[in-house]
Amino acid sequence: KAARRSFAERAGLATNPMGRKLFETMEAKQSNLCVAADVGTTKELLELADKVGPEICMLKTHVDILSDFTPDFGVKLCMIAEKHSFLIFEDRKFADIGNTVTMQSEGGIFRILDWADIVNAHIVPGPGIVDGLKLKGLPKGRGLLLLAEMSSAGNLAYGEYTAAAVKIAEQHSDFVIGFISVNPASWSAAPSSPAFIHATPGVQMAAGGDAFGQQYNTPYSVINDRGSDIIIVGRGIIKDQFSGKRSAAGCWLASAIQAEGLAS
Ligand code: 5IU
Repeated sequence: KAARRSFAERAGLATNPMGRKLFETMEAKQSNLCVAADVGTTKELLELADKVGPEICMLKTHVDILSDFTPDFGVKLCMIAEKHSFLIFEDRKFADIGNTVTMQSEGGIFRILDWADIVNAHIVPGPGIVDGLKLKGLPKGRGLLLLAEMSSAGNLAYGEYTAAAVKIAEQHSDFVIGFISVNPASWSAAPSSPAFIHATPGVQMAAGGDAFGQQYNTPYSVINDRGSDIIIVGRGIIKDQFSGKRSAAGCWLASAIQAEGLAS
């Protein structure tokens, strides 16, 4: 296999400031770990963010699962992100027409654009969804990940659909920073530029799944065999964290870095 470009080198290739910042953060912290903070309250989320903060390049949120959301959530999370230098990725999976997602990303109760550095979107509606999110997101310096693949069994994001995501990203490289992908090494028909980042959910220390079709691969396999950049880990870390193993995130980090071949 050819040697991979360093994150520092790819920061120089990035065409969006937030994409560049993500590569720079990964290089500076030597981390390709994103924790999926799937907990039920803001208290738990902010505690988890502060605990894993030093080890991660990015924290992934689902703000609509928090039972006690208040408008100060974003401010508090941004302070923790600043303290530990990680980016905030709201896994909102926008999926409507451009005009609607503009309003959904800016307004409502959650005001996602105020606090999330990065959001993601399905490409089912076509490229208009990117234009819609870009309208308010680009002036605020935000970045967008396109869902090119999904981790769940039987999902429909493959083949021509995945290739279309790459094409849309290239046409909107001022705002799109990369992809949610599962096996970008297999995109040989339409490989993506190294300027784009790949983040992959469905990661645990042992391959397997859950009761709802989630499919897990190991950090080593995701980074080395499947050619991704960032591992997104939810329950694999949250369970450890809350069972009192303090250095759980540290272990994951070591494993992810080893897989990437960054450990010196
Ligand atoms: N997530 C996936 N698969 C996907 C996409 C997002 O699992 O294809 I796009 C989210 C769902 C959850 C996290 O928030 O990533 C994975 O959590 P676990 O590591 O607990 O399975």
